[in-house]
Amino acid sequence: MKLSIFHTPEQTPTTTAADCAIAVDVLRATSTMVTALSAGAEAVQVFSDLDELLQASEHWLPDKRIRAGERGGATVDGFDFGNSPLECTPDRVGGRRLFISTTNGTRALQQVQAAPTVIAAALINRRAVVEYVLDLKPETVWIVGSGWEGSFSLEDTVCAGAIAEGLLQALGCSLEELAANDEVIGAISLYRQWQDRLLDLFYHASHGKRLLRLKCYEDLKYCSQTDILSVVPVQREPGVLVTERQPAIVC
Ligand code: 3SL
Repeated sequence: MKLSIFHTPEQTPTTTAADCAIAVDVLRATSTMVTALSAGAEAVQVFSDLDELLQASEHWLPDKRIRAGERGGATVDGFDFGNSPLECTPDRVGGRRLFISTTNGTRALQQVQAAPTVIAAALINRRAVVEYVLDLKPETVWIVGSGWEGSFSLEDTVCAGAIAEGLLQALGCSLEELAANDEVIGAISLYRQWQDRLLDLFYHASHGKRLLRLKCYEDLKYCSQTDILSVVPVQREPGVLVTERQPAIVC
């Protein structure tokens, strides 16, 4: 297995694709998607454009859909949800489709949607994603961070490092054998340094600070947890992710 990490959708190659692409937006889009599916959402459908989201969701009965829209960290006017994973409780999302558009996370998913397997990952489902990839045995894996408007983000890179570390340990190979680019080594180093202080790392992150200004402390705390959910969101058709459940995780 050869693993590459790209910090942003903009840095991700467009002329080739990996066998398996993993999109990461720890704060907060992929954490929200994992939580929604774990809470019983029927599927998650992603859009970069808000108008397209409104049009597509119009074909669904109001009690079968949730419209989630985030820009600049805030809820878009007229939408049911913003982008907080804590809104995704079973009573609110169970049996419904989550139609979601966020500033960066949904763009990362769209950037890799041509890959044969597309997964959404966050720290909260890290181990389940590692196990899914190990079962799949792809030759090439890309982890694509969402970053923030084209820039590197600490939280996505540390999550990429956490996934890479999980693969490295399970495969029992050397870093040289696994890593297809330098970003893999950088991400693993970041994870090894901060793995026991992920919430502290989020306080240093520019988007962590932005969310704290928006009073989203509970979201930061929730998203900094590792391996608490066993759901793996996998793309079933372009832009539509459904649940792939790994065996229950014993914490
Ligand atoms: O950029 C994104 O896609 C969002 O996850 C940003 S926020 O955490 O909702 O502000």
